[in-house]
Amino acid sequence: MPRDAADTLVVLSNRLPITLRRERGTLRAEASSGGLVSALRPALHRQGGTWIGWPGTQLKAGERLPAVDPAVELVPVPLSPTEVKRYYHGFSNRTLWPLFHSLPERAVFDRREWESYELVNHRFADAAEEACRRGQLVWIHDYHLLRTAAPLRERVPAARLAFFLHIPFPPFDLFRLLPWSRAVLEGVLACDLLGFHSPGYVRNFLDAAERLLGARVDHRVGQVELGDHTTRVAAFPLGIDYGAYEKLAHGAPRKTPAERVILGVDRLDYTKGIPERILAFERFLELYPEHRERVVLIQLAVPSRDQVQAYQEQKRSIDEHVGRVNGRFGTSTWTPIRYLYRSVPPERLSALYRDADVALVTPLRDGMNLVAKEYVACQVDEPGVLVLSRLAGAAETMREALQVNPYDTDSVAERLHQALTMPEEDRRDRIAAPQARERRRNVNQWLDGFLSAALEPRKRFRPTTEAEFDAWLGDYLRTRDLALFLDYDGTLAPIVERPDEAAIPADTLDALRRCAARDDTDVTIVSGRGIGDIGARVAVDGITYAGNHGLEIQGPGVPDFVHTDVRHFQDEAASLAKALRALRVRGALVEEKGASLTFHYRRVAKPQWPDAVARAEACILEAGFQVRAALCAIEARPPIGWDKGHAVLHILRTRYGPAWSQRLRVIYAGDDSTDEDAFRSLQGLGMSFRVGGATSSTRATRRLASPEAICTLLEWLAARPPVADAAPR
Ligand code: GDG
Repeated sequence: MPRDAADTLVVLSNRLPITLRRERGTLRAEASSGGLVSALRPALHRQGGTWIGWPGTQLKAGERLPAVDPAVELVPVPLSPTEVKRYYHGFSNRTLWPLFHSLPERAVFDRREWESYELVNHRFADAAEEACRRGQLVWIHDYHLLRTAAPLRERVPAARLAFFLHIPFPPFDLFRLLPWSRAVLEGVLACDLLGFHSPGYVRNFLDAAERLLGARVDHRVGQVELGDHTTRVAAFPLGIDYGAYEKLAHGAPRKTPAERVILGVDRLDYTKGIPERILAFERFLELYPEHRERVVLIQLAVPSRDQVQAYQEQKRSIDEHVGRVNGRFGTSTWTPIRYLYRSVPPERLSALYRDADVALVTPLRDGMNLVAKEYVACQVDEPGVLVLSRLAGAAETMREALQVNPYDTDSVAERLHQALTMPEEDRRDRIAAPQARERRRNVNQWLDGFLSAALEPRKRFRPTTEAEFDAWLGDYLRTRDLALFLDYDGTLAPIVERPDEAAIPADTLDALRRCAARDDTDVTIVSGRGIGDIGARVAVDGITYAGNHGLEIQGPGVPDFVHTDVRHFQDEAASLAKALRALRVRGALVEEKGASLTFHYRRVAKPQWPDAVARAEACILEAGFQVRAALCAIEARPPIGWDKGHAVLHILRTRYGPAWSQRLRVIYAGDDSTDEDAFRSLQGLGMSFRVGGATSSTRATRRLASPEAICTLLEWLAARPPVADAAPR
């Protein structure tokens, strides 16, 4: 490697820039095709670094990848045939691809394929971990790897992670059809920067993050806060290597064409709208017979994903359409459609672009579409006309093209006629501006823009404001009393080294007192701590306490409650505490809480954590207790079918009667996995907030970054106007 690895880039994409094929036992390397590789190859060559991806075939032990570029180290990620089937042909190409292109009826939802996708994404994270520690930036590409950033972030918390999506991000109503939509969002939100081709996709993503995850979103700045992690989200429209195409177009041999040419160039993919395009060409020949025998449609279709059934069907459909039109209109000297099912070398492609009178680029949906840009760059002689689908990302900037709706056969036919009869000076007017723009916003500019944004100092989301709580909760609380439930550690009190030193900050305590003093607000503290401990720590008048994860409850309006099984498990918990101490894990702390206990390992030396956790868990399970992971701690809970969720519902029912859900509003805030039980119980019945914890999933309605946000929530609750028309209590 010529460069210092610390300055280099680590790129992850499904495919390496070369695809290997095994022919009669020997490996052959071919350049991979498609827009992603077209964009990234020059970029990585310039920057230098590591490219991690699937080589397209199984490598035998000791087999090495051929070097393609001295500046780029290639790292293969092996995939088994089943993984290729499930992760690649399956979840990536039968689920995400059609759904993200707004073609949901083509999407297949299969749990096994999702599981394989998850597994392979973790494998990519494994392959990238070492390079990630050395490199300056890890740049993950495209829809195959939406779940790779989260495990990388867990393993290398300080890593710089960025992601670019090459395909559209669909509107919320389509995205939510994906059963794993939340996991997908959480996966990419582990990055520092997310890039899309267009502002429309950015809007769709922000909308989904806000509505599906309850993440805080700043639509104006383009920021998402998930737990305590902030991700910047922005549009970086991809450009091409303009100079290279222009040069090829100048250099390619010229010959005088016999007919005028309409050109289509695509991977053979149903999103590219090739059958629809042929129908439009057929309509054009019907409507404008003067073009017959004078115009040909050259359609180049590069084989792609030919093992997926939908692609085989698409190919058959194209074959049929081509056959029909050629049979219907062809003569002994003229074939209307020249259809090539293969790829051609770049020199030939640029000559085709240059000599085409019209480029017919009509995808049904396309992230960007580089063909449109390449065509423009190759118009070095008499200019042609670009007819471009409005549903391609490229249409957002290529306004001068003749834009069409690819589903509207008649209007595509009319636009074709318009393009072929357009005077030369009009054609020049329409090509000059996009040429200048694409020359300027080329692939290097895209690369510089993305990389400098990815390496900018991190900006945290501004702290949560009272105005935000007003927007989220104002209407909700206007006419009903409030039952407010709050967890203690990590919610009211920041997490500290030693649990006995945890305390509520003065301003939070003051706001809590003011909330508790209101007639229309009842406060309950729900904690894993023993009831005596939590009562003494909070010590605010008029509050209810649920200790030991709700096994014990005391407070105004609720008869004192101790779960019937508690006494039995108190003795057992005491023996378990002894057994845990006997493990002699240095730095570990056992907190006894009556019928349950907590094993804290925050102060154990970090390398010993896995061992300490494994031993403690084994000991707890041996004693017949349940294990619950908490923050740097393990909770040992008696096997009683009662959790914070049960406790909350018990309090609500006993205190307010069976009709409680019609009489009052409920808010619950908590920070750890034991609070998830309460979030689940309250789904649809109340509002809930999960505090901190960026990577874990939650059932809470919204997320908040830290206990400071809880302080703001309490200040807003304390100062809100009194309930307008309170239901009788
Ligand atoms: C995805 C997104 C997004 C095609 N035929 C030949 C050939 N090509 C090259 C073209 C162009 C590339 O393949 C196709 O790029 P597109 O952008 O049009 O489409 P996808 O492959 O679907 O790419 C797309 C892109 O990623 C980048 O983010 O724009 O929306 O779907 O570069 O020139 N190249 C050669 N011979 C061929 O026969 N040499």
